[in-house]
Amino acid sequence: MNRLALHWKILIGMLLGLFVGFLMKEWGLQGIVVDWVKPFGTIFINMLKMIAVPLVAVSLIVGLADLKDISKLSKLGGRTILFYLFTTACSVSLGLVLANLIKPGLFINESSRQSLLEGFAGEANEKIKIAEATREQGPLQPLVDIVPDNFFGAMTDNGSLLQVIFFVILVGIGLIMIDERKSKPVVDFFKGLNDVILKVIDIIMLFAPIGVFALMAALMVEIPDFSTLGALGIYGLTVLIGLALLIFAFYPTLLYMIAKVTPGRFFRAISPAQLLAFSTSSSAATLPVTMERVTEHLGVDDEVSSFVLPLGATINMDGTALYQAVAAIFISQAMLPEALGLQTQLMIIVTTVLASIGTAAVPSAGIVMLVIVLGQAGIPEAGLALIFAVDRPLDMCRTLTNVTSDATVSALVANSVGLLHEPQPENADQ
Ligand code: DAS
Repeated sequence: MNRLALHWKILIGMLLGLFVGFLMKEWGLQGIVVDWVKPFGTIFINMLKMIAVPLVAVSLIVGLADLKDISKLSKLGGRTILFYLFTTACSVSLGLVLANLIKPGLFINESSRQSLLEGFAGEANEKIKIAEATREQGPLQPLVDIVPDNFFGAMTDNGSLLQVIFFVILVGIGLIMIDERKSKPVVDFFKGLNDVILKVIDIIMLFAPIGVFALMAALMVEIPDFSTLGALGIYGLTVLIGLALLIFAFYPTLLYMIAKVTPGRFFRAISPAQLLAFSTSSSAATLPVTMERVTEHLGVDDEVSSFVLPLGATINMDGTALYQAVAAIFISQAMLPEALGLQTQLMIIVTTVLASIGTAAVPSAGIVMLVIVLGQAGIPEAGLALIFAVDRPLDMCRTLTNVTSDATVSALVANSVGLLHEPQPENADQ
């Protein structure tokens, strides 16, 4: 069992969890899963979140200090943002094309539509209220929110990864600017701390099979009954087709055409992170593993991964962007008498790219920002209620896609600055 590669152990844990959860639900023993199994999933996610912010802070300081030159930082930052915007815009466009071709909103019958609108009106109003609060803060609030008024406060809240990144970039620039004789002991300390944190991640990952087992068993027990899913089957399928095209066609093509990274090398390297993203529905919780896999197993230099991945976990969400585009068109088809005009749909591309940037790297965050997209496109926000029933499994899939996109861009950026290495042989297949 020990020789088994990490992704197989995680996959076995997931499948066993789904099977046991299904059986316990059949036997009416949901309570046992919720009280005695689900907590181990929560513990696992908390351990990942516990180490995410210290890892981002320390690895970013080490990565920036290694750059030794501020112009390299701006080159790295510029390429990273460009690649992220490009992949997100492509994801939104793919979502719009699929939703207009398949027309999922026309497959929902009136009785299902009514029962969903009534059944999930409460959750929809709750998310709309949160979105209203975001809207009231004004257009530049996301920019203001990047700057922490208290660094230690930012360190303790997973939702403010961008604030940690902002502060640490300033510290890194300070390290680059002072005399190397003075900065060397500081950098050496953080390098040592970084190695310790990576070891802590290895220890946490020993718990991964049990953690994902618990998460999947809890999912099976808590997911709504499949009859509701049936009414939304075409909608869910449209999202899944889009995500699959991104994961198995778009990213591997970009990686091979630009960086000569084969799909086999890519998926062997990042599959443990993908499985964790799927199990936890949280890019932030998965980030420590994404960073370890991309650096140790894909060959991306940590000067690049320490910068590109934390940024990506917060602002690059291709899976969410595609999902928001499909959901917006689906709701417009189900709620409005006629199809949205081309101009409105082009505007959806812009608002969805911005909404996905503003989506926090935590479970179900994408659905809150969807309200912004609906509001901008004149689509009834109450239609949000139509998509709650299938949001949890779709959140798992879009989070997996978000992490895959971050890993892809980190390899493309590393390749563009000559910092994409062949992985160590002993790491290539683990
Ligand atoms: N769950 C979010 C993430 O962690 C994505 C989303 O909610 O759309 O990436």
